[in-house]
Amino acid sequence: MRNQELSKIFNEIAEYLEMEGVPFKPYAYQKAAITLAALKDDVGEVYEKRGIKGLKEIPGVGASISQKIEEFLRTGKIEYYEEFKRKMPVELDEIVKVEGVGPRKAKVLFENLGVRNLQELEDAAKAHKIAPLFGFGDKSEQNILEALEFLKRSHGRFLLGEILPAAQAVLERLKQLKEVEAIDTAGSLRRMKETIGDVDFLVISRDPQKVMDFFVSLPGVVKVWGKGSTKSSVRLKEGFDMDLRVIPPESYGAALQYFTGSKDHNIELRKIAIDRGLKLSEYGLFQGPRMVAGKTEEEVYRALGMEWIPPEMRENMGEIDAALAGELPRIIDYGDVKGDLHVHCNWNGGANSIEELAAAAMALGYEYIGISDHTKFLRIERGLDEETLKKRNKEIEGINERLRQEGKVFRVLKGCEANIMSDGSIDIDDEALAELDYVIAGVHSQFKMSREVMTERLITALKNPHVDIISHPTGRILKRRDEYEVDLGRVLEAAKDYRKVLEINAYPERLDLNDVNILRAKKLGVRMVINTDTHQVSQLHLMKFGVAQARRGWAERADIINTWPVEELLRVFQ
Ligand code: DGT
Ligand code: CA
Ligand code: CA
Repeated sequence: MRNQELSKIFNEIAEYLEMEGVPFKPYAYQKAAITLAALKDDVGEVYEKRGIKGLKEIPGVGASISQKIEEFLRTGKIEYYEEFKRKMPVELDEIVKVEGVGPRKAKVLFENLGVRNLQELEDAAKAHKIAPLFGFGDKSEQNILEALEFLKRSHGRFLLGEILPAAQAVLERLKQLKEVEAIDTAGSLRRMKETIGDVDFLVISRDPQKVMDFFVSLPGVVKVWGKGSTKSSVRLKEGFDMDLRVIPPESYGAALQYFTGSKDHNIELRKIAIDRGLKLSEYGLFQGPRMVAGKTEEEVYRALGMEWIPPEMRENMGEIDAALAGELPRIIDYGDVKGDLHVHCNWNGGANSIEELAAAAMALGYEYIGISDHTKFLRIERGLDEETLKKRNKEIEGINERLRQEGKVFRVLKGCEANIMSDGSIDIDDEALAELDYVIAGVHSQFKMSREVMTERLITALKNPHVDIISHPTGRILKRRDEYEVDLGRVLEAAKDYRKVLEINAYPERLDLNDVNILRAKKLGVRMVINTDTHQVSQLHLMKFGVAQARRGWAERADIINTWPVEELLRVFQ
């Protein structure tokens, strides 16, 4: 869990450095922050076992950053960071979440208006003190107010991507306690919903007192909301809450079912029980005083006349009827993905070489990886022009040749993520596109258009014979901005007509398409691909978040092209 804390501090250091206009360094801290957030091993354990040498072996962690990690692990603080904070006591991580306010603007706001947090930002905007500042204006003051509204609406929920690693760490600690006979996560976390209110754990134990003592004194607990023999609640320093319930073994399945939810799914299920003269609760399924089922979830669903429903599907979107009819789709599994097609390499400013990315993909058991660097319009991302793209292709061909000689079946595919310009055209020549195995196109600029114009823009891109995949089709960034205005129904129809593929972007801030739209696409017969949008090797692990969304949207292997072998995949792009 110290990984997440350090990641947050490094992100803030990057923001402070950016604010001061320091070149390159912010990027190094950002990179370290991303790596730490995705790192599987606890950084404290790495240090305990292998010292500063172990830290330096973490990708993206060099001499200076490893010293700061060491300082933090030893003293709980990083002086370099504390000094920034003293100079500019601003809640930076909060303020930069406001769309349109980056570190540099935060500095202007602090120096001129003394804005330190969201409340003070709102006060300043409402008092029209922001518009007159250099680099702002009426429009941007208005945008700040809208962005603040948006933040308020999403307040109190956390990204699944932020919570899952922390919750899994707690789960592992609890598992090791000998008094814990069984433990599961329940609630929205088990359903892999994209945002989480709080974390729910269920436990079987003959000694609840011991379990509760341990739970409320876990490292990182900053508040105990309640502690009893069946339920305790705590807040972690990351800001989210966790509930733990101890359940009698004979009711464990019923409780797991009940506390997994969703609430709407449970309400429907209870109706089915009533129709059959039964009563369903967290204690079990009862016929009068007799318990009919309760020990396992499977037996509860079976006793209600249906198949067991995967937690990701329990959102009352028709899954209960499907289960009753024995017609649940065979949704894809976390291990079904054979490759990742949205990966940026160091040719366009990503952290890793093609070689490194390919090796990591092989280690994940993938059969292929597609390199999809940005193209020339995106200068800040060092997008490639026609000529550089050619050179990059040469490198890929060389790697494939070597793989063949080594007798490996693994393949690197040549792709790109081109920009869809405001008129729907693509920012790079057709000839360059024709040399690629596949082309992703995405909207990266001008999000604020009328619904009509944005819809036409995307449809024009879909009609382009070179375009195969549309990345992050609705443009939402969770907790930061809504989808852009677009008639997704028409976009889905066009994708179907032109036989194009829509992306499920696995990045925890995006998850775009989302579950509801995935189900819509599936029902129309539009094919999809789950991609991580990796800019650094550790992000290849984010695939599970995309798979979770796909499962929530009922996707089967037939719907998701990167669960297919490479030959079938390439046929889609021809
Ligand atoms: P969250 O925490 O807001 O992300 O969402 P959940 O689904 O984890 O909700 P939470 O933690 O309030 O409760 C866990 C589960 O317990 C929930 O999914 C369903 C069940 N549950 C809670 N309250 C009720 C209720 O009033 N009625 C029913 N039927 N189930 C409930
Ligand atoms: Ca919950
Ligand atoms: Ca809860």
